Order: sequence, then C-alpha cells, then structure tokens
Amino acid sequence: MDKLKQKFAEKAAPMAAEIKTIIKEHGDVVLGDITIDKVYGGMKSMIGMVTETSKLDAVEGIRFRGYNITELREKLPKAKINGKEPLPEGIFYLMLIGELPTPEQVYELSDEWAKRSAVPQHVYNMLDSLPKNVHPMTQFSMAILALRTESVFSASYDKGLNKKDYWDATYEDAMNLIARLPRIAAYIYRRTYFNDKPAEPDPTLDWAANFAHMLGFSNNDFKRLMRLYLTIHADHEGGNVSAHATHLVGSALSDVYYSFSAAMNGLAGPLHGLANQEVVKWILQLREELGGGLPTKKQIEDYVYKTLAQGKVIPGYGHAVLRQTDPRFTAQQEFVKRYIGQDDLCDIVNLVYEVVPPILEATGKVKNPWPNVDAHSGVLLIHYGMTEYDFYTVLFGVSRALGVLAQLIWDRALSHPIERPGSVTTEWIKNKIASVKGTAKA
Ligand code: HAX
Repeated sequence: MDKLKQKFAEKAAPMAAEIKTIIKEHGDVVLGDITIDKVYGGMKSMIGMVTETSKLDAVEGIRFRGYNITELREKLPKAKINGKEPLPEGIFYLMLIGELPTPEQVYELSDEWAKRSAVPQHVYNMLDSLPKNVHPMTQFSMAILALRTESVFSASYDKGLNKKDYWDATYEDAMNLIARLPRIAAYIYRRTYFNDKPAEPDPTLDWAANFAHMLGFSNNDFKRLMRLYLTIHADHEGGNVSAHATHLVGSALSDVYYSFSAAMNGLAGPLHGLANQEVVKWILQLREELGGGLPTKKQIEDYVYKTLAQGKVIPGYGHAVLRQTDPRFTAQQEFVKRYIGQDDLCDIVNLVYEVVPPILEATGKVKNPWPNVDAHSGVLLIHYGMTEYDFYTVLFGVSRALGVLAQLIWDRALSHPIERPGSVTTEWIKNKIASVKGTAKA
C-alpha cells in the first residue's frame, strides 16, 4: 500500500466510526428548513449532503479544509526550482488527508502520478476518430469514458469486491485518472488545433508544469499560472453541478470514470465551467465591435446593457452561493500584478469589474453582482498564447478532478448510500399550501 493510501486508511476508519455514532445518537437534529421557494429555486442553500474537502462561505469564499486561497498560496509546497505558486498535488493531499503536506509528501505524489500516467492507445484512437469540430469538452468526457476499461473498481466488483474495500479500489481509480487527465487534455489540445501530438511527458516535472509542457508551452510563468490555475479550480464544496454530479452518479456505485465523465458534462454548461470560454468570447466581441483598443467605461456600459437587453447573462458574473468578489478572481488579479504587469485584455477585465456590478445590482434581481473565477481566467491564458478559448473548460476540468475525486474516495470510505431525494408535483405543492395555510388551492 502506498504511503498516501496508508495515511488515508488511518484517517478514514475512525471517521467512519464517528459518523455512525453521530447518526445513531444525533440523527434527529434538524439542520434547516425546506421551503417551496428553495424546492423550485434549484435547492440553493438547502443542506442535503456532506462534503469533507472544502466549504464555501458566501462572503469569504472557499476554504479547503479550513484554509483560504491566500493561505494556501503561502503554505502549500512549491516546485523545487523557482517555485512561487502552490503545487496542485498539495491541495489534493490536503483535501484527501485533511492536513497540509510537507514538500516531500507532495514530490512523492508528483512521482506517483507520473508513474500512473500512461494512457492506453484505444483512448487516442477513439479521439482520432472524432471530427476536429467536436467540442473539446465532449472529447474530454468521451475519453474519460473510454478509459473505463482501466477501472480497478469495476474489475474488482465483477469478481465480488467486499464493501469494506470499495474505497481502496476507488482510490486506485482516482489516482490513475488524475495522473492521466493532463495527457488526455494535451492530446485533445494538440490534435484539435495543431493537428499534431503533445510533447513527450517529462517525468522530472510536477503535474502542472508537465501538463504545460505537453500542451506545448515552455514559458516558466505559464507553468506558474498552470500551478495556480489547477489549484484554485480544484473544488468549491459539494453542491455545484460538477461536484454534485460526481457524488450523485458515484452513489450508484458507478466507478470513478462514469462519475467524473458525468461531472464534465455538467461543467460543460455555460452557467458553470463553460463560462470561462463565454467570458473571453464576450470580451473579444466587445473589442471587435469597437474596432480594437481599450474600450471606455461608457462603451462597456452600453455593451453590458445590450447583452442584458438581448436576454443573455453577463458571463463571469453572479454565483449561486457567493455574495462577494470571488477570491479566486482576486488571486488571478494578483497573478497579473506579480508576473504580467500591463496587458490590454487584463485591463479590460478590470474595467468590466468596475462597470458590471452596479448595473447588475440595479436590476434588483441578481443576487450576486460580483465576478466569479471565470471572469478572469481566459485572458491570462491568452496572454501566454493559449488563444483557443473553447479549450479552457478542459483545463478547469483537469483541476476539478482533484476535489471531486478526493471526495468520492471519502464517499466510499464513509459508505455514503445511494442518493435519492424526494420529488413532488406542483399539484402536491398546491395541496400542501392549502393544508398549511387553510386556504383553497392557489
Ligand atoms: N447576468 C445577467 N443576469 C444574471 C446574472 C448575470 N451574470 N446572474 C444572475 N442573473 C439573473 C438570473 O438569470 C435570474 O434571472 P431571472 O429571474 O430572469 O431568471 C436572476 O438574476 C436571479 O438569479 P440569481 O439567483 O442571482 O442567480 P442563480 O443562483 O440562479 O445563478 C449563476 C447563478 C452563476 C448561474 C448566474 O449568476 C449566471 O448565470 N451567471 C453568469 C454565468 C456564469 O458566470 N457562470 C459561472 C458561475 C461560476 C461557476 O460555476 N463557474 O464554473
């Protein structure tokens, strides 16, 4: 058993016992109210599941096992040479084990993922059979499904896997899939836009830097950006579409490949991860309409009103939980200050940040007028030469694997059961209103 798995096993057994006691002794404690507006309103803020890896605060933003983004940038181990940004291996370790890793523990994880990263040829053959105009997220999700041939969980289950060993096989699948995702993503990038193959992996590099290298980027600051990018997109507690999809599909004992492919299908929606490509499209179109250059605030204002009048959302703004500027947006602004300096598109992002919130606030209906993570990420990639914006959500997906798969291992270790919330009809709700309020049907 590898050291990380051993450490997880030591944590998981007492936690599983503790949860059994909590349910037995305190299972009747009420956690919140279910109201009609929440049931119709996408279950926002309704507590319905347990996620150990991270917790979102509406104002303060995300905390991973108690640490916010600023603390993580400081405390998580960095690359051996010129490391200034956290290594995503570290946030995976933190989410899985619940403790900050040492640099050695993180470097061991880099090595472990490098060892597990070989992708079977049939996955590449399947990708090669697809037309180049298949969206990169569709290719990504299909490649993850094609990799299912490698599932340790499914093979073991077929042979009669004991329930107590589910987590072990899920750990193997999660580690293997995380190790392979950069190779698959780089393959999709190179075949789709350049009609060639990714660079051979460099096993001396960490997971994120190696990904940058396979994508075809040698710039050190781009590698730093990838380390930060893959760290800050990793998790956002359990209820967002990609995390919840992983948990839900996984609850049927579907393996890691099925569960994570489902997550990627959700991430590919424009209200979720695809917003990162939509933001760049929206900004480039603004520039094109104005004939290039830096727009004035008035011009951005007009463009925002026009977008709203067309019945569209302003991409990169708003959030189902957050009620403040997303700290992941701020971390990217800081990255610009530290490594980039002046950049026209980054300047436009900052101008949009000044213009959009008061306009959205004035609509009286948008609950959060502030930017989310997707409002910034694309222009950073363009700065380093990655202009193919319909690839951006794949980068997000590679990162999201860290959080949702760490949690899926916990789901198995804690024996979370199949998920099956109740649903009602509107007729049922009308009858309920009548019985509670004593009125005739609404
Ligand atoms: N622009 C225009 N209108 C917006 C808006 C925006 N950015 N954000 C919310 N609204 C509108 C909603 O469409 C809704 O309008 P209707 O009542 O006419 O249907 C109203 O304001 C209330 O919505 P809300 O309660 O504030 O927001 P939700 O919790 O329902 O939705 C979303 C949250 C993130 C989906 C929403 O803010 C949105 O569509 N934003 C733009 C897309 C985006 O950036 N998505 C990425 C979110 C972060 C993420 O998951 N990244 O992966």
